[in-house]
Order: sequence, then structure tokens, then C-alpha cells
Amino acid sequence: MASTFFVLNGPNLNALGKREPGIYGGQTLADIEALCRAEGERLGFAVDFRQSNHEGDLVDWIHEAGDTAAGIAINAGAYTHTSVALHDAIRAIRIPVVELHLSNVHAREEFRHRSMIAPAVKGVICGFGATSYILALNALSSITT
Ligand code: DHK
Repeated sequence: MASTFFVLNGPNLNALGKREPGIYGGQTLADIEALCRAEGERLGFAVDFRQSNHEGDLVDWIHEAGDTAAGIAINAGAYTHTSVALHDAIRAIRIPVVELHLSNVHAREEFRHRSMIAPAVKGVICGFGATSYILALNALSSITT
């Protein structure tokens, strides 16, 4: 039985800490990775934490996780709102996927209200800053153990 959760991050999330901190918070992606690793350890799962600005990398990693991991927490960044490819990749695997966002996308611009991946995932968490990642890992843990 796989014991790893993939935590996948999409475009511009490598700029966390300096990118619109009023919206995305002051923590860097490395800070969030450290939080995820600690929470994974507490829950009894390894965390494989990745970021890419390229849609195809995310597609490849979703397929890889489908073969090797117990679940995926994904902040797809702006691809959330545009990517049929990510929707299809999630539909192509059998492990649970939780969509997450740092910000409350529903309280922001209208183009962020629609998620292309939401219909393909198990559930969605948004609006809690870095804690959204912790909540997503806990959601995965509760549905896989
Ligand atoms: C991150 C992004 O980069 C945006 O494109 C999304 C999401 C929201 C977040 O809140 O984590 O619209």
C-alpha cells in the first residue's frame, strides 16, 4: 500500500513570499513544504512536494502519483481555471485528489470562481493560507486510512 502523498504546485507558486503577500501570505513555498513534511510525518505519510510553471509537468506528475502514491493535494495555481488537461489527468487516475488554494478564490475576480479541475477531484479547500495545505493533507489522510 502506497504511503506517500504528492503535494503539487502550479505556476507562480515558486514566487510565494514576495508575490502579492496581502493575498498569498508571507510564507515561501519552502516554508510551506516544511509544514507539509511535518504534517505528513505526524499523519504517517511521506510527502513528495513539487512545483512547476509548466502544465505538462503537472500532468506527468499526476500520472506518476496515480501509479505510486496514496493521494494528491494540488494547488494548480492559474491552471485551476483553464486546464482541461489537468481535469483529464485527474480523471485518468484512481487515487483521491484534493484541490486547494491559499486564497478564497470565490471572494476574488470572477475568472477565479470557476475551477476546471473541481468536477474531477474529491473535494476543494480554499481560503486558509498555508493552512489550506495542512487541511488538504488531513482530508487525504482521513479518506485513505
Ligand atoms: C493561486 C494562484 O496562483 C491563482 O492563480 C489562483 C491560487 C489562486 C491560490 O489561492 O493559492 O487563482
